[in-house]
Amino acid sequence: MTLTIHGIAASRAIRPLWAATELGLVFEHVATPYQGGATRTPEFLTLNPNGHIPVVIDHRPEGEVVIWESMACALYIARHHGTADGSGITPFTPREDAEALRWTLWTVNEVEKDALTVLAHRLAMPPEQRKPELAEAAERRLHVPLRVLEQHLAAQAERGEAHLAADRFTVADLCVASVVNWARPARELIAAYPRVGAWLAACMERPAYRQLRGGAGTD
Ligand SMILES: N[C@@H](CCC(=O)N[C@@H](CS)C(=O)NCC(=O)O)C(=O)O
Repeated sequence: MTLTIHGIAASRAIRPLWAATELGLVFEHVATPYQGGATRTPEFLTLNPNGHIPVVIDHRPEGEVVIWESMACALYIARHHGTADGSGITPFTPREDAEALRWTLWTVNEVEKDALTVLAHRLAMPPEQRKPELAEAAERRLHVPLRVLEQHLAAQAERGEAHLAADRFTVADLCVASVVNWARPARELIAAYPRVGAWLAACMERPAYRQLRGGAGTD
């Protein structure tokens, strides 16, 4: 087994799991949950001192490579376990690589916190603990990055490309969709950006994602 991926699919571990599944890799999946203390045991903390899933271990002939931070895990898998030939999720040209890096960092910095607030306070938390005002404030802020994403998708369409970095689904789409998807419970927000909505729906319909998450709409 070349790769071990720690973390349940209904978490940020979906990112490396999705990348590995898109590439058709055979990997070991250790479904460590994020609740109940499993990420805080001495054994787990030697893998990731932050006490978070996901963690990816690449069992290489020259020794193990341990990766944490979900986006780094997905980008690493695409780079080191995919083939850069313009047919799969691995960036092929320097431009594709630049798009993958910048959109991935962008989504963590500009989208993730507010998208998670939407998910938590619209869907994931028990109804009596939800605070709609927090979701509403997050949704107001999310108009800014979603407008940027909408404009980029329009520019890509002008180039004849239907995805973020190329005319095919790449790790850039995977990383950004895994975050924007958290905002999907805010239906009116997503509906205001039709290109984003259509692109997101296409990403979440991919067989690799559906295999991992079944009918689940968010994770
Ligand atoms: N920035 C980190 C965040 C990782 C993270 O917060 N993971 C959550 C699950 S989605 C977790 O492990 N929580 C358990 C804990 O912090 O104890 C990443 O993207 O990998």
